[in-house]
Amino acid sequence: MATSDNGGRGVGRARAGANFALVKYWGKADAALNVPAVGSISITLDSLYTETTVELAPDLGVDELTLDGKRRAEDGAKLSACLDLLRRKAQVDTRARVTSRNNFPTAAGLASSASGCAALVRAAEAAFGLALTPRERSILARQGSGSAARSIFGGFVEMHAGVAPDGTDSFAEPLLDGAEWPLEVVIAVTAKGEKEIGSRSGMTRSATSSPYYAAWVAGQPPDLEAARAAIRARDFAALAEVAEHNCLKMHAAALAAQPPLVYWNGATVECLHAVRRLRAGGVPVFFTIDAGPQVKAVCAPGARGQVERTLHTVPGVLELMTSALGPGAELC
Ligand code: 2P0
Repeated sequence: MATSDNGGRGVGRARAGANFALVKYWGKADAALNVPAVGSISITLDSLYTETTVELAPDLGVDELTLDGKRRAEDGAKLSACLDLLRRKAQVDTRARVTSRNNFPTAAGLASSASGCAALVRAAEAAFGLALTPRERSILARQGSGSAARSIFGGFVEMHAGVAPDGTDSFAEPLLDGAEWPLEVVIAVTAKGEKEIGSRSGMTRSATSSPYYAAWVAGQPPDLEAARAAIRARDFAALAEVAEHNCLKMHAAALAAQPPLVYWNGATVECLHAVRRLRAGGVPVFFTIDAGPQVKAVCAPGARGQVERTLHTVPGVLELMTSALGPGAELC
């Protein structure tokens, strides 16, 4: 039995921020190990987060998850698969009672699986008495959910797809601290409720049926290089150009899948146009859209107020959320 670094109570509690990719992950090289087909670059947010408590429960025969106050038996297999990785490292067999809360809508294209899995790994590490390196955390989080590997770190983050057959070089790393370039995000919520097609099945469908998928994968290395250079140089216009192009390429691959994956609604498209009009008028802002209808407007320091005022007037926008860049997954 592993020793515990938290007083032997077998309890860990952690918080992890959501992240959005500016150069996206869409498709897997190895589904069993959950190794992505492409690298990605993201920003971690501070005001959208998941808080998770993992409590070892020798009385339980199976792991138990309560998410946002509701028991989630349907997520049990995914939860146990992730906890099994930590149990193996800790050489324990004890089941866990997991209580998790998102302070934003779950599974609506707002990266709840990223923050959720990162917080779970960090909290379970403490509960099982492990002391992992950030890279080990990132590799474990990736196996739960690819984008979660990035939420282990704060600020600007790059995920490496890796080439090793065992996935050991498939992890995220910090690129730049958020304080070094304090971008802000305005999220236009255009629909509430869980999305119809999750990212996982959407990626598989794109990879197996979209005629544009191979082009999507082939185009990723130059986009990663352009985004890395833009972040290094704090060049907002260059980052805007590569991020919007990369987002639209991901959606083009998804739209061309069979059956098609249309993650957008009308308000999504109106927001996209509103952001592009703002930028044409000199406001430093760009959009990105994930596997859902919400639009994330990434703002240079000082631009957030004007972006909020504009997106607020777009028909179909139900709510705006804002966030600065935030830290990586931390115990709390
Ligand atoms: C991203 N997305 O880079 C991309 C863009 C959604 C669109 O990563 O199957 O929930 O658990 O590894 O991480 C969402 O996919 O997928 C995602 P799995 P995940 O943020």
